[in-house]
Amino acid sequence: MRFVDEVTLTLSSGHGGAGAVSFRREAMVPRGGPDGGEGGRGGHVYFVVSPSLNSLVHFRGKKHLKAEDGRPGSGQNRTGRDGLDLRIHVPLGTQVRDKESGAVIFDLSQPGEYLFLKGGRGGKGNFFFRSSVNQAPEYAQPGEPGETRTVILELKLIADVGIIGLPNAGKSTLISRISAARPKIADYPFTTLTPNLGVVKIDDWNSFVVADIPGLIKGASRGAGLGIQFLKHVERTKFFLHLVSVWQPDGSTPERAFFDIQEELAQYDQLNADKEGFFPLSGRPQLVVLNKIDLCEEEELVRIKQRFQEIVGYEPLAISAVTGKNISQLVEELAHRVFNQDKG
Ligand SMILES: Nc1nc2c(ncn2[C@@H]2O[C@H](COP(=O)(O)OP(=O)(O)OP(=O)(O)O)[C@@H](O)[C@H]2O)c(=O)[nH]1
Ligand SMILES: [Mg+2]
Repeated sequence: MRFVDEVTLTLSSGHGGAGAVSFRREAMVPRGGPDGGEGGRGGHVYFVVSPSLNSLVHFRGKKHLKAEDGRPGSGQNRTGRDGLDLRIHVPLGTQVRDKESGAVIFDLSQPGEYLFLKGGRGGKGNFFFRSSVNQAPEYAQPGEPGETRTVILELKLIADVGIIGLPNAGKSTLISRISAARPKIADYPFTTLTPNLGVVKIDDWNSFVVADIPGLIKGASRGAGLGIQFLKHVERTKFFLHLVSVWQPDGSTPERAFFDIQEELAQYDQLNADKEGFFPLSGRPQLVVLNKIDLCEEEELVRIKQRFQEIVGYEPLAISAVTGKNISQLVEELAHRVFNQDKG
């Protein structure tokens, strides 16, 4: 299935139905009293957050969605039917922004129904306006208009931990090892084209969610590779698992790989600094993990880790996502960070 994480939609609530001008017809009475009923209310527009959705693909090709108008009132003081409400189903983690101002209207991170646009009220019929002074009013109210707004829906997945790293670092291999997620894995860059979520179960009661996003490369912020737009899916994570392969195909070093990604995070921050509620990525806590240690000898690994720590300043954990070496320690460390941050 295609993954769509941003759409622009114009939404309108329904127009209220008009009130009626009508008079009772009775045998022998040339003109009975006023009996024009009220118009129905226009349909409201709601956002409905559905935990079962994971993309905005169902809006593809849609531009303008409108709730139903209220029906007009009629004689015998009958009220028109209310217009049907429009329910816009979106996945958990959808942000609704006003297209013009960019202001965040909703940040939908809890399931539920959220009223967005109210339908117009129905107009009063002439029955309502009868009085001792005017027993036969010839007028009724029109219905109130609905509202129209253009919004940008942007999906930002909700996960506790975001896995970042260069293509081929082994991000998808890792998520498939620690969760039930089964993303595609291959020995070429950009195997992963859309984000994947995986639930890591610690025991029957505790679990956390990890996001695997497409690999970033140097220059991604200028459009190289798949670009940096997927970073929005780790914007909400508590911390990053920065995965670095001990072995780089171009003969470069793990330190270089690490700094290349840091640079792209900093660029992403610059590009998004003005956005309301934006919380920079470059300062986010990171757990740095060296992967593919099955590819090197013990003494070589000691040297690699030492040099990495000297240059980067982090003491990396060292794992092999393929053989499973040190994976349980890694999961323990992740759980510790996820659950302890919740307490703090
Ligand atoms: N030897 C070894 N190979 C690994 C290890 N982890 C992953 N690989 C291999 O590295 C290649 C890339 O793995 P992926 O998990 O697809 O890498 P990725 O980071 O998700 O890559 P993109 O989706 O392209 O960004 C695959 O051929 C994996 O089998 C490891 O611990 N040891
Ligand atoms: Mg991948």
